Amino acid sequence: MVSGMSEANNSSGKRAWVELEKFLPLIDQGDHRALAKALSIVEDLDISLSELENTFGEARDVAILGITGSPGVGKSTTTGALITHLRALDQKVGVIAIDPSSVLTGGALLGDRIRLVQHFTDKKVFIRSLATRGALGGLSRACDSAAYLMKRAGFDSIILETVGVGQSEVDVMRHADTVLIVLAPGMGDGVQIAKAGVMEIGDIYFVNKADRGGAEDLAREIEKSIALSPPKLISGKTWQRPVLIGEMERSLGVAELWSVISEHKMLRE
Ligand SMILES: Nc1nc2c(ncn2[C@@H]2O[C@H](COP(=O)(O)OP(=O)(O)OP(=O)(O)O)[C@@H](O)[C@H]2O)c(=O)[nH]1
Ligand SMILES: [Mg+2]
Repeated sequence: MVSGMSEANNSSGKRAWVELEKFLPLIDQGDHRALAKALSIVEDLDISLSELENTFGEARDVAILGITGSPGVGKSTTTGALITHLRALDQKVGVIAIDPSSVLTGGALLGDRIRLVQHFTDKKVFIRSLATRGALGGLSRACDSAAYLMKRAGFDSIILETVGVGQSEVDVMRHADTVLIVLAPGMGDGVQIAKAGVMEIGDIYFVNKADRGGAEDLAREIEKSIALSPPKLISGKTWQRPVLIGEMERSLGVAELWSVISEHKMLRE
């Protein structure tokens, strides 16, 4: 008997749970096709984390890196550069791109697909976009459940990337263990910094597009803005939020960026 059917007790719901039960052991073995199918099922049926945990047990703990920032700053380029860096370290990498608006745009994420396309044939990289239903809390639930399945699939690193910034992206970042805010000069700098709720959630700030003028100035502005609030406390230890500069299109600064992300990760352990 498959449990956890409370929210989906019609016949297609039952079928889905039977399918999930079949996919879980495959996911545990790192089967990406099974993972993709299971992600679709939990998304379509709006299956919650607690339903999954009650049925299949807890997932192991894998730190999730969240990447957010205004449209066009280079989040996907950064994700791509990080994937390349992590693959060179022989890590298996899982990426979920969350697009709350893609219900409207058809979930194409075309730009992201193009930027990440070089990784699509790599069997140790899994990239998936998650378009969520409009229901309140649906996005959050979908994230939790997607993260659960990703954690079971044996990735060394999991990246959660959002499209744009807004309240729903701030909510998405609550599911991340380390939050990386990407910014770029000349894109309404003051506005990027002032975005309510967005700067506060950052653990690391990355000024991309250093090839353009103004990156240093933007970094200094961010540092000033950070200095206005007290440093974060992680497991009783102080975390001075770093501001890095780089050029992700040419992967310049990616090793430094990953090293800071790893430092933050270690602090949490
Ligand atoms: N000059 C310059 N351009 C860059 C750099 N990194 C990315 N870009 C360009 O910036 C544009 C946006 O990059 P994306 O990675 O798609 O940005 P994004 O934040 O994912 O954008 P959305 O998903 O639309 O919010 C693309 O044309 C990139 O080629 C960089 O280091 N320098
Ligand atoms: Mg993008």
